[in-house]
Amino acid sequence: MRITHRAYLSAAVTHMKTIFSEKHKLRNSTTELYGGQLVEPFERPSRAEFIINRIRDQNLGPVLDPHDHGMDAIYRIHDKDYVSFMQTAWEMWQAENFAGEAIPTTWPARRMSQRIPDFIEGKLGYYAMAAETSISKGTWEAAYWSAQVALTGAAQCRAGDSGVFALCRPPGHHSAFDMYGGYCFLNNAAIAAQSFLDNGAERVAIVDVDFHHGNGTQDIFYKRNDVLFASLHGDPSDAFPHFLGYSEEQGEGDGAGFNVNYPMKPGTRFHEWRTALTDALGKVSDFVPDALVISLGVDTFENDPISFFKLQSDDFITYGKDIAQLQLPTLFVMEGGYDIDEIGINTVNVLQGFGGA
Ligand code: SP5
Ligand code: ZN
Repeated sequence: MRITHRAYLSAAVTHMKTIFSEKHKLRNSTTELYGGQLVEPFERPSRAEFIINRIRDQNLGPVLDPHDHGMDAIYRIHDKDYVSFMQTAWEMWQAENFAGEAIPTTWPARRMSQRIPDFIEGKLGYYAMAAETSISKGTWEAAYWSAQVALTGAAQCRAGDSGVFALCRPPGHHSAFDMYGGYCFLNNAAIAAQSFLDNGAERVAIVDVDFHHGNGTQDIFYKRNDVLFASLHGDPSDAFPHFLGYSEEQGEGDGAGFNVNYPMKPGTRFHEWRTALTDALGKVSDFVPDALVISLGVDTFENDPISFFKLQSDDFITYGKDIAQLQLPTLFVMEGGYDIDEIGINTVNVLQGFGGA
């Protein structure tokens, strides 16, 4: 009886809603440029399946389909010309009868023109911040629904839930106003944060715990003081995205002081990582936001195939509890995490830690 009672309590306390769409499967690229070869992408449909299966096995709570909030919320964050490029890139690429998926090969590097070319190869280079992310059939539709998952999660938080999980796929935090790359096409966390502001919030904090720096999110809010952005990540000198994420990047203009980066070195373990998280959460608390968005990547795990931090599965529970201490309406937005056997366990550990399980 005692065991039944405890199990009941634990399920009742957690009971976090997950927003999820099967449409994520439409993002099923077959190529990633990695180590000079085209390999099966690390960001693949089975990632979301591992996570949703673990959510169901653990009875985390109900799993809901997203509502369609339309394009307006996307245009609050992204450039219209960029969005129309994303909507048509695969079509334009196919029209050239290329054999493979769409991969950029030339960029507007230093001292070159920033005019947007007409030809698809030029457009790809203009809008890409990295070349590992091939554009494939269905990419736009999957990205659109991933953003709708985040928007529906934000709406659910506004309706009174203390914690909601937006199981977004593809991820979003590397995508900026007019850039894709790092497996990201639309910045789901930024779109959700802006939707809180557009529906009455005065301030929103975003804490990015993905292994990689959230360059897209930083760039989007860099000159603003209504969104505090804090990111814990592999030092850009050693880790993707390599060209943003240093500690001296603290915001500009009105945004000065509202961007905080915690770059950390290869081999970083949980104790040091948690010290950075505690500092970030202290800054969030001082900011007194109306809502908190967590860009939740679990590629900080010790066995992640492309990352170099050393977090263990139990550490994800611990830091989920740390986040809950803020007692803010919290939207978890899925980002990265690539060790497919453990991604479900580690993701749900954060959510269960947060929910008190
Ligand atoms: C959302 C997200 O986590 N995006 C990450 C994209 C990273 N793509 C580039 C990976 C390059 C990794 N190189 C590491 C070699 C270590 N063996
Ligand atoms: Zn990542």
